[in-house]
Amino acid sequence: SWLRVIQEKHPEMLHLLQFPYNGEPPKRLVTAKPITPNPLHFIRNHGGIPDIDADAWELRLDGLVKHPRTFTLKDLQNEEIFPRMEKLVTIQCSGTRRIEQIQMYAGEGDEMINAPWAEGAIGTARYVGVSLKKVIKQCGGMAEGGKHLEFHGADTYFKQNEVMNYLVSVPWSKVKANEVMLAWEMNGEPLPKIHGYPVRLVVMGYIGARSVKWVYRIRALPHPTHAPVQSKEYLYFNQQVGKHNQLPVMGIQIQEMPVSSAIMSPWAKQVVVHEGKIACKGWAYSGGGRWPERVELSADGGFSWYSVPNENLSTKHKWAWRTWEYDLPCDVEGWIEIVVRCWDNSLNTQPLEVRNSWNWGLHVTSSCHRVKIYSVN
Ligand code: MTE
Ligand code: MO
Repeated sequence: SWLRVIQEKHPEMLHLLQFPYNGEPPKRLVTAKPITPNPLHFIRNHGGIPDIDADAWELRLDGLVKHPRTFTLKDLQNEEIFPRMEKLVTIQCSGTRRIEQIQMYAGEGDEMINAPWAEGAIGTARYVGVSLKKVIKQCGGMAEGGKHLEFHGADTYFKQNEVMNYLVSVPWSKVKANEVMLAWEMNGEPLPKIHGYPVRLVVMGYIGARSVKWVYRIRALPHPTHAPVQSKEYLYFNQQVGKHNQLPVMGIQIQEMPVSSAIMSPWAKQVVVHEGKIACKGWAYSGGGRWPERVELSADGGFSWYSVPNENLSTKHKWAWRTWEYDLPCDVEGWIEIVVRCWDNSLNTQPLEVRNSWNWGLHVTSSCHRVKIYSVN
């Protein structure tokens, strides 16, 4: 049952929702290691957790591919046909740090059905599998007009009085660039049940929603899928129009996450006793194959900034976050606000305040993370 599956996770996971099961690691464990141990990787589900027999599992490729075909796991693991792909990838939910937008919510509160994620809806793992491009090549390539790949997850959920599978799509250009993987191994272990066993997609540099778990069918289409998760959810609305007046066409489909970062220690309202330097740590990440190039910290609400020395950042990877640690100079006593800001390799940086990125879907809280603490020097 799903209860037993949840027990495979770390006992300190924060359970945001019981069904569908959603959970994130507690603050003190989010950046304990630069690679997230599997039991501590966050979980985002829209429906149940299917129980799939890997030996019976098949992946169907159809729609606008030249020769529709079915593959078993053994087919995909045949290295003579499919070279093994191994990548360190950060999966980040576009709802990460939503709690900060919820605290500024301007509506009545009756729409507050979104999971109140904090800074832990992000995780980094080494995935092993094959490039989806190579699998499509075994189907003779894309047929005339095929421009998007629709991914079907075997889990079901209830929406608009219908039971449906989890369905989203990504453009063929993303697949063609070898940035979409069919993965069966996570940090040296078979993919855990709750993370998509036996095979999931890992779409590098895109929001977690596109990395479909328990995939069993991939269909090539001329357009992005019209399924609700793609066309009605994960939209970035504007700030001006009330929630009830928003139409899906007014939202931008969220794909790559902008540069973002978070302070995992110290945490809000903590009394920190120190001798002129506050030990800080956290993560920084940028979507779309960009990586954190500089992390800055402020002890005065964002008026002055210290750069975290490069050697205090974990190794650079195209598709992964960097964890960081820094002893932040501070000679004041009393309530102070610690702020983090990241610059990625394209020199994108973060908005200063939550209200700068606030939106009606409560997605993409990419503003500078701020933590008020009591400094005792
Ligand atoms: N795949 C299926 N089949 N069903 C889902 O509900 N949720 C998506 C994605 N893939 C989802 C899914 C979302 S929104 C996120 S953020 C990631 O899975 C989370 O992956 P994880 O649970 O392995 O951390
Ligand atoms: Mo997500």
